[in-house]
Amino acid sequence: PADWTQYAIDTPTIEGLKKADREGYTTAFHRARTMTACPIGKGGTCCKICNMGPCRVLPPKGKDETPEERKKRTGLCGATPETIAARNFARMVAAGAAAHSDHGRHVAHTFLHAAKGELPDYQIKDIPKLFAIAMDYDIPTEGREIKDIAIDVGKRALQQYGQQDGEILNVKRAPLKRQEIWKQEGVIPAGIDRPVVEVMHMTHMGVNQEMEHIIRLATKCSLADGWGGSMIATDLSDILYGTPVPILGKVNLGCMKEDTVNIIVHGHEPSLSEIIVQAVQDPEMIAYAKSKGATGGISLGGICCTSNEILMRHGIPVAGNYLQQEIAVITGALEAIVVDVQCVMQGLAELAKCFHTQVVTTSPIAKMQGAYKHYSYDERYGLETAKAIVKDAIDNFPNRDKNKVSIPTEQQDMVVGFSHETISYMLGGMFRASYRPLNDNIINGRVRGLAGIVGCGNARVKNDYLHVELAKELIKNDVLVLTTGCSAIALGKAGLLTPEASKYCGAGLAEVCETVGIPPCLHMGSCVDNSRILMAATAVVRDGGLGDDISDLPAVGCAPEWMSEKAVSIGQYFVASGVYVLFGVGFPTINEDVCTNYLFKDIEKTYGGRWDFVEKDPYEMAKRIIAQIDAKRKALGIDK
Ligand code: MSK
Repeated sequence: PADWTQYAIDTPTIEGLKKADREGYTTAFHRARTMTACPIGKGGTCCKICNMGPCRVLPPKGKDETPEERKKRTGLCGATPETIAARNFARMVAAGAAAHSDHGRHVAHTFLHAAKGELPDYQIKDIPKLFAIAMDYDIPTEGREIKDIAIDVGKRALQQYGQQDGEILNVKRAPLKRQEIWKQEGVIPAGIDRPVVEVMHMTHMGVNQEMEHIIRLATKCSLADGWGGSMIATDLSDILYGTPVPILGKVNLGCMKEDTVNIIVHGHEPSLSEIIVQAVQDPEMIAYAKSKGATGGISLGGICCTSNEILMRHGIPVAGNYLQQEIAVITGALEAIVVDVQCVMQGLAELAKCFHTQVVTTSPIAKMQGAYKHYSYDERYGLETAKAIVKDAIDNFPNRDKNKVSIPTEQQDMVVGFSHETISYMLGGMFRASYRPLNDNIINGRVRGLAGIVGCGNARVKNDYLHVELAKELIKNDVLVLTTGCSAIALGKAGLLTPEASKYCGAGLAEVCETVGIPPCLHMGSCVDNSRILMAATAVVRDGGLGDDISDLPAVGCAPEWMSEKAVSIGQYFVASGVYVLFGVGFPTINEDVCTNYLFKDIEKTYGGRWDFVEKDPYEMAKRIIAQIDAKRKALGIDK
């Protein structure tokens, strides 16, 4: 068996993996130790878009080839390595953008039908945000019924998916200078779906064969995600389910209890999990659980971003992040894992067979071989479906094998719920909501800069380690961290989402955090909520003193343990929005120099943002991030 302390920092994960070894279960951690990633595909130089291939064009660097010899290699059709690398990169962007945007479409669809009064279990919750978004969408509000405004907002949001001409609406929220750059480059998407289709078309065999142009269209696609589908997902979820405000939450597998029916929701879309939150609180359900021997009632927890959604809005505990999904099953105390879309491992179904755990799939687009049950979730029957799932889990409680149960006790407090609106209220006060106090602290140097640490866990590296060490190193150097997704959960487990974490900070950041009463790492939500970071950056520009574009800010982005295609789309929309973005673990084009040089260097001349890559050294990551922040400070003239 492996020494799991080399592959995870979190005690429940390490203990779960040891238990897997003892009892013969297999997880992604185990598979990562026995399967090697293909170095050609991983570096972006395998082309498999036609049936003459796959052409494995470039071997990994370090083989006995001169750069000249490498340049001469092509695919069977003559496609150059940089075209192939760019096409592969673009397809990752398109897949990521499609996932986020389809999530947004689903939210908009639910929103519209809820607004029409067709979904009895859903009501509009945040009226002020409804008015704000209506204004952004040019929808009149004066003298109109809330219902009519909401219907128009829902229709307008959905209309942007199929729009063929013009511009998606949210781009006009960006700083004016940024919009000009995008206009000049021709990368403002007309609609949300079209650039995804365009990327799939232009990367089909024999279409776009010019590296920079491929990246340009991939950029447009990524903007359709960040400023389009993801932003719609965030905004409409806020209006429908409530905009997050700071709330106390808990994280880690200790949320599961020996005397309760344990249910975990996992995935990304909040529509069903919002209703499951209601179902598990129903006194009849709790009484039913008790009647089956679960004397403590029902415990609900979450994994990945579905979890972040209900954590931020209801304080429902987080069981873990991406790589804890299998560990949760291995506790032997999980009655049901209810999954929707994205980041759900197929290995769950096989592992669940070793226990009594029910894997319940719920999205019309996501079934799983071997799952216990599938619901093609229909919001018209929200509570009815949620109750059926919860009842099934309760009925499953007596099937729990006590001999297999080992529930970790670890649980860490955290303060979450920092929507960009909330941050401005906390900084500027209720009636003068503003980022200016933050800007002033950046100008006076108490806060050196801002870093978004986001993204997944990756079984190829020590789980959570890069997130946590990087964040600690940054806050030690007075960099305020904004975090989302599984990164936020990793930082939560490490205790960095509490005001007490100011003890890890440099003196300047500690003073600011203590004065405002915030943790040095701010949990801003799920993967689609990276759009909140875009809005926060835009608000910092708007409130003055730090230049007139996002690219002027001492602000960076980092996904140290990314694994999902969505991360590539997120990274590209941040680069296109003017941000330096650093990836760990691997970079999609790294085996090919021309495209990689373009993404790491030349693209900065156009957008003011660029990519960078450090395999797995969090201190080197921090060094580069801080150097970038310092260079921006110098350019602003706030550091001599
Ligand atoms: S869930 S995309 S593993 S962050 Fe949003 Fe986590 Fe990455 Fe999925």
